[in-house]
Amino acid sequence: MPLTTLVFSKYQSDIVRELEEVLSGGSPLFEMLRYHVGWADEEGKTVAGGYPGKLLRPSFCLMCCEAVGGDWRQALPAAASVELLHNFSLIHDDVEDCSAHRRHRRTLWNVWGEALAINAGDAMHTLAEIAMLGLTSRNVPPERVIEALRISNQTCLRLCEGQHLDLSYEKRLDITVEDYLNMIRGKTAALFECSFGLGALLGTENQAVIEDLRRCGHLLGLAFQIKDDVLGIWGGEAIGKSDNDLLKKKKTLPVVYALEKAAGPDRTLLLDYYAKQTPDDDDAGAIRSLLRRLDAAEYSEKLGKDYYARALRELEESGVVRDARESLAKVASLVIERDS
Ligand code: GRG
Repeated sequence: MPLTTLVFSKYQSDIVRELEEVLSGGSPLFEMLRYHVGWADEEGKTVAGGYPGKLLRPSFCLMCCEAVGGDWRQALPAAASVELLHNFSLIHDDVEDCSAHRRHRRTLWNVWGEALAINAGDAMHTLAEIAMLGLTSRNVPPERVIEALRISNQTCLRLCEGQHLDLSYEKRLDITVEDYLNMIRGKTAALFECSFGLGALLGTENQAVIEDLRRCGHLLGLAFQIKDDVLGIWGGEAIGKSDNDLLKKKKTLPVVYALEKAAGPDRTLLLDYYAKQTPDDDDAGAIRSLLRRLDAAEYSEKLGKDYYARALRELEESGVVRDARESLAKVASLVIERDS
């Protein structure tokens, strides 16, 4: 097992136990929620096997708590809350993007329809708030619990702002790399920043260190989304989604870069593609080849690595002790070295 997986696996069974408790309700709504996290089938019957998501955000949350000298078990409710928030955003995102598959399974709306999926997403959001309140029974002082709730709610707002931009970019062809970065700061980096910041908040009162880790999480979140964009076009089956970002006409980084760079017939090809109501696999194949020719994958990989390097520099210069910095840095590499 790779070292990074070993470091993370230290936390994962406790995170899953915490999530199981929050998602243990007996109603049909909870069956849908357990379906989303891979613990029930479409009939609500229990499914054996592990949690299907990577649990990156809650694991980083606990790691950061430990890195600043805290007791990571005390932060488990916050870690679960962050993962539930993430799942809530995935459920709504799948409805908004009409994505038919996620984590190698049919999405909630694809099984139960949009109305019930939106309702299930709302329940997941409420459970994220309830999970966070669990900090009170782990002896976290009330003012810190309130601060944690404030941070997670502000993060929700930033996610909505990022998602708003993402959706509004779909019909536009004038999106720049700067516009794109502004969108992913909200859509993705905000939740990474929140995970790092909450972990640190629950482990120390040193505001400077908390801010250091928040910045590190934010930069890592940018690197994560950029890698996700590359996988969304070239990742194939491993990513567990049937419909790739090109067919969905998403303005992911390789496409935004190509739109900025392409000229002449290349530009015409791109504009024709994005003018089509429903491009097919052959159309998408031609765009994938064009993106390759324009070095859009290399450009994106490089930008992702630059943000990753900036995240590591932030960590290196932070007030976190050396051993913890080294462990965090090793695990952070998962963000750009992954293939799903
Ligand atoms: C108010 C929380 C909230 C959300 C509403 C729908 C929405 C606004 C935002 C969508 C944000 C979104 C889905 C961003 C994409 C981030 C991303 C790349 C998710 C995939 O993360 P992984 O790979 O997923 O960590 P796993 O499956 O491993 O958990």
